[in-house]
Amino acid sequence: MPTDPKRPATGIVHLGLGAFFRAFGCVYVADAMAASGGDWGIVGVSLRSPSTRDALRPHGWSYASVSLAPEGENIRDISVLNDVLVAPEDPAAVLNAMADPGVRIVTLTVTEKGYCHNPATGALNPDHPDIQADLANPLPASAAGYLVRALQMRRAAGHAPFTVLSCDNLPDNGKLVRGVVLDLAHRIDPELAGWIAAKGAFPSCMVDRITPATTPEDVARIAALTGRAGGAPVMHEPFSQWAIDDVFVDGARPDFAAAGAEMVSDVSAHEQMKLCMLNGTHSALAYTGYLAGHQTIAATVADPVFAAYVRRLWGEIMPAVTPPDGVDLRAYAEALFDRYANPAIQHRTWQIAMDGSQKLPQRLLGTIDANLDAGRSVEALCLAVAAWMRYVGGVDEAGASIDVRDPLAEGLAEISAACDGPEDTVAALLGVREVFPADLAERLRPPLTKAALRLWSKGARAAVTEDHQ
Ligand code: CS2
Repeated sequence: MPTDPKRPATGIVHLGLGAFFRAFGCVYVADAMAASGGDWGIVGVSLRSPSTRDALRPHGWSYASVSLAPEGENIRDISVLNDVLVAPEDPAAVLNAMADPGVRIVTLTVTEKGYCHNPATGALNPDHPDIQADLANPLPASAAGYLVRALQMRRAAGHAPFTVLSCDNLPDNGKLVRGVVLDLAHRIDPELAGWIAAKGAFPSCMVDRITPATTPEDVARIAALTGRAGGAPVMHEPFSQWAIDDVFVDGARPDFAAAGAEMVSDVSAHEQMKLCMLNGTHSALAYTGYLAGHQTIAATVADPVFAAYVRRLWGEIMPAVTPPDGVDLRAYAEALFDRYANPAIQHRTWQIAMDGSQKLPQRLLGTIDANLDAGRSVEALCLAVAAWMRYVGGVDEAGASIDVRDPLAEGLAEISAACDGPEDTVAALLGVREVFPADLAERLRPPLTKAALRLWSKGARAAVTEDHQ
């Protein structure tokens, strides 16, 4: 563990060191330590590629956090990382870092698919190749494997477990990660699972900051501005919101509240609002906008028909959402619109379109389910699901191929290729049980078929245009 005497000692290990956590969690931890002290330095872990580690190392793990407002940008130096490890290069080093008794929290941003769960049910998928590998080998492949094996080491050494804090956009993310960890632990050692269940803590939280992927142009521009070559800057909007269930092992955590986070006793209303109102419309705009030829969310909502479409979506979503105390959903939606329209944020529709099979259930399908139950409109929401179906077919409206990134991409493409027209495609893709539970698939079929017929025949831009048909 690192060593710079000026830096706080390590108290957090973070799994999945992408741009989001460096633009979000690291900034809160830096602010919390600036306000209230504490040894909450972070060891970051890249679960796949060495590129972030290699870019950060020459800068002593510091990087520029670039806030992009319509009126200009603000660059801040973040120096909260003490080390960066690359898991596939040295899994034992990652486990040792996590087992260190000074570490009290393991945070995760491993994306939806990183939990190796079934997106429709939230349960661990025991057939996932990484989980199979983790059952056969004590050096882990999956995030859940790292958590279980490191907790096993801590138990054997007589240390308390760390708190596991998932920062991914999943409903009840704490409960979800607890479920997959306990399931995997149980398969390895039932007593270990009992110890984790009794002594561990898995707070849920709602995270929110739009963080588009950093481009090579961003790196060059920030290097020119800061006079530091290379590096790994992160680009993000000024807005940031973090609501966290305040259940940590021994209460050990940074003073997140001093950094502006909301420490709450039940974060579920925050989570549901954000996943449905923000992520749901983000995905809807990503698929329909991409098909209509829009590269970014800002460009999509600058197109008046999409601006009207996203407001119709919010009109369908709001009745299904119970907001946190004191939050006005209409004002929340208008603030979201301004955030989407921020021209300084180049958030690609293609980036948000990634991994739709893992995102659709919590972003769109829950709302559709609730609206169908209550007899409310699902028209705009169904267009979004139809656009996802069109998108995963892999061919855009001009006949060009789409680079579909999704763990189920291959299977979805095969299903689509065997179909003839929208009705057939809807019927076949509704059979993908990882995404659509059987009862929902049946009820969804008529309105979704209608949306797909409209989308296929008119094209995305005309399909989202309201024509009072
Ligand atoms: C986006 C999110 O890529 C996506 O799927 O919807 O990353 C979104 O930008 C964040 O959740 C905003 O907090």
